[in-house]
Amino acid sequence: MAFETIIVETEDHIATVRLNRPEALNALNGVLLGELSAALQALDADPEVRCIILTGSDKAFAAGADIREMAEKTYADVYLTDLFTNDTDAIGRVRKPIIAAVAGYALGGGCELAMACDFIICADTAKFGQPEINLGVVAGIGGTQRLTRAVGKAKAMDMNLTGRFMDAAEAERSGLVSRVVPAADLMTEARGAARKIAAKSAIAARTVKECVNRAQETSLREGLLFERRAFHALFATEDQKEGMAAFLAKREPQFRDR
Ligand code: CO8
Repeated sequence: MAFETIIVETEDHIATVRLNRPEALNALNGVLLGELSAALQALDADPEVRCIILTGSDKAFAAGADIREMAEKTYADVYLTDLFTNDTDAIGRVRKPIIAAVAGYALGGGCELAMACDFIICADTAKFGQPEINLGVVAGIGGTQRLTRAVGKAKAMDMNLTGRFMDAAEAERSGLVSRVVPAADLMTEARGAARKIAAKSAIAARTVKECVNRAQETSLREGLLFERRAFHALFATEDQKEGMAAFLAKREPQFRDR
């Protein structure tokens, strides 16, 4: 897959999608978001790919939506075209596990893009923020919603109202990211996590996604029922038989996604 603003590489069943607009700190413009959406759709459909990593550069995961591209737009322009938000919904439709590997700035739409992934591993250089208020707007793809669910109302309000950035240590402490590693180790750590996920049953992995995401969107009672049904359903798979037989035989399981 050849693109203008992203680089896509697949190795050992792991696809890495790198945002690549270094001249604008990977600011998210229409071209990039269209390409990202197309690439993720293609990777989700590619049977060779078992896990996806979304990353940026050492300096920026993404410094937000492209302000140059937005500056002169009117309400009618952005409302009628669903500016940016249409393509970003594509991430939510990816059924394969997707990890955000974040170094440097993840601001505005960049922070929101990372949060739309299944979990975030970040470098100790990472800085997260929702500084849209400085531009006279608010977050548009989850900065007031996913962030609030991730870090709670106090920090979400603080970040969205003051526009301040959160460093990697605070992000880990607040539950926004799952791991912080030295910048030089970011991709090794992300690939290590992706390799582990890629070795699981794809059916179980997708079911994990559905169950955890359900926790974000429903009551505890409904979520527990959903999880219980999913647990029961996996007994219809060969991978459940293989996983449990392998444990009892003290060998590695060979999952076949059946
Ligand atoms: N859009 C366009 N260009 C950008 C952006 C951006 N968001 N961020 C940085 N750039 C450009 C700069 O204009 C500059 O270009 P040039 O060299 O041509 O002047 C280049 O990238 C390098 O940036 P700086 O010189 O500013 O680099 P610094 O290291 O001094 O500062 C910062 C880095 C702090 C990250 C600074 O660039 C900054 O504050 N950027 C803007 C951050 C921001 O406000 N982000 C929010 C944008 S609004 C948004 O994301 C709305 C989301 C709604 C949904 C969208 C879905 C995708």
